[in-house]
Amino acid sequence: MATDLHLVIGNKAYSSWSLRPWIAMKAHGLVFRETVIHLDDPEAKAKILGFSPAGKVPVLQHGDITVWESLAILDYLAEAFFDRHWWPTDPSARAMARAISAEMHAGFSALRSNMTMNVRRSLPGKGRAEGVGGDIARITAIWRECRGKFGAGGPYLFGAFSNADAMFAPVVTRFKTYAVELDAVSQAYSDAVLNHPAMKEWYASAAVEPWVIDKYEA
Ligand SMILES: N[C@@H](CCC(=O)N[C@@H](CS)C(=O)NCC(=O)O)C(=O)O
Repeated sequence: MATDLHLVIGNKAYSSWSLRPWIAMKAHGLVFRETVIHLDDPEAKAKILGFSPAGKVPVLQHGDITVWESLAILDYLAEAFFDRHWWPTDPSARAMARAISAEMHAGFSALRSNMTMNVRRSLPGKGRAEGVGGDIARITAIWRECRGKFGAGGPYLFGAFSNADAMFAPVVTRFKTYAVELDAVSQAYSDAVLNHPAMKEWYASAAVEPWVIDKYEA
């Protein structure tokens, strides 16, 4: 069954939404085919529309099922491969994991637009626009709360790696790229995510990608 999986993503250097299902699938040892679409290619939209009418990546194909939207893909995976640990099992931890994942999916637009993901660059001091400090404060408060209440079983938000970590993985890379100063708990959490073998694999692939998109290199 797992070999029927096909994940369509954007540039690994820049596509934050793509990283979310990709790192979760890798972290859970799923075998899948991937197609990377260069988002600055004039044909990119047509190519994406060939996989999903929503016209955005990531897109998951599993046999004849197609799922788009990063959070919907993570939920789909949790059901399709229910023997793996996608969401925390404890109900209060799971409720928090789902709430913060939805908060990430819907929010933090100041951070997302001013500190765009670029895992190949180091841009210390850049991106500190209005609203970004508030987003950083809220995100790190979430991380401290999760680590404090639910993190005893491992280095991630709910101990073991979960979909909540996948949702926040691109933020971890942004904090590294833009050298955001973090409290000790958030820094330790970020280090754990950056040291995850799947994250290292993503960075290594991004480093050898042939494409550059100027608007994300400012
Ligand atoms: N809410 C969507 C966002 C997807 C998204 O914005 N993807 C971007 C790349 S990171 C995209 O497909 N851009 C290409 C386009 O809009 O043509 C999700 O969670 O998957």
